[in-house]
Amino acid sequence: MTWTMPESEKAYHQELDDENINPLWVMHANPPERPKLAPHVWRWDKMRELAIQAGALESLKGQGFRRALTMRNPGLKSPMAGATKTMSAAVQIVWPGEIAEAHRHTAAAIRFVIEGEGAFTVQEGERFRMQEGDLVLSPSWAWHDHNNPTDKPVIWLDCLDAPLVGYLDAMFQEPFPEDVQPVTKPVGFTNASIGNGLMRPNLGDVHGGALPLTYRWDEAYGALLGYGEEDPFDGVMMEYANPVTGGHSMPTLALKLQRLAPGSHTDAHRHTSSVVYHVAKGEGYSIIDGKQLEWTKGDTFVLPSWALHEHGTDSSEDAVLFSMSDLPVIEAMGLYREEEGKRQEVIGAIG
Ligand code: GTQ
Ligand code: FE2
Repeated sequence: MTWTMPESEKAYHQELDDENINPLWVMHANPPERPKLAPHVWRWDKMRELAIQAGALESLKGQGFRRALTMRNPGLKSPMAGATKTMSAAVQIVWPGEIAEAHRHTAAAIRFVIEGEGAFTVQEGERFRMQEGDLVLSPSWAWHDHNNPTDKPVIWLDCLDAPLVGYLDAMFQEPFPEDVQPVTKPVGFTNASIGNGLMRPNLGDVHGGALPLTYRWDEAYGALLGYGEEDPFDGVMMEYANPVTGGHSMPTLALKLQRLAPGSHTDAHRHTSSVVYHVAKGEGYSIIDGKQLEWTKGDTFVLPSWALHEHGTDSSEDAVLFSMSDLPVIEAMGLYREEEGKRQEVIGAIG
């Protein structure tokens, strides 16, 4: 079908425009350009260098701000863009001796620790260890503040569903009345309250909603090693499950960990849901729509929805990718689809 506007209909179409109406036939004939999510990598060596500088900025000293560097997807061409259309990602540094003030918001967050030892986040009155490779969930509306009493910076990856929550006009935020919240529960309380998902408490309400849980690196990585069953497209992959429902990590986010064996190379596929990957261990590459992206520990990169991709490593060490996607939202809307592809010929590079 083709359509061109005859001279005789110009006045009518102008009137539609004046009335803030878009006729669908014009949209079909001349589709406006939609911002397209770009596959993109933020390299750890650069992010770390910039984070250390952020940590030292005098203007932020003692203010309780979050020294977070938010990754803006260059394909979205907006100063407000997140890493993807639905998810934001940032590298956050908490400087020695500093705190990031207690607050809560409707956007859900996760932290994956990249560097540091001895710092902690307090959520709902419970301290959470922030050690390399640990994952900590900050559910929607949970109070949280960050504390670094050590003499070295702590650096982690933040990921939030903030762009989606903002799009839905459901963003609320409030400060806690004090800089930091009182610690009222023992370390490990929330994880223990559900017996790590294997035991059900006799006391209290087991609701299956998101909890401020932590998944330690040695347990998560150990689970991959213990399981060992390879998915043709993803190596050995497991999700950080909601231990009560067995379902996705959070209502809006699916958090996964995958291990690529030394020298392995996966088959190619594509699927709806966009993904933010973070290299937790080792080095390797992904081929995304024919373009090779070499990655190494600490790098963060984006896979757009429906982009054909495969992963591999030539290293003698295994490689582990942590990832976050909007899969739960895609599934809730009945939009998940997946297609197998052929191993790709590399025709370019990313980053
Ligand atoms: O640490 O609470 O990257 O509220 C963005 C928003 C981190 C946080 C971010 C936040 C936080
Ligand atoms: Fe926050």
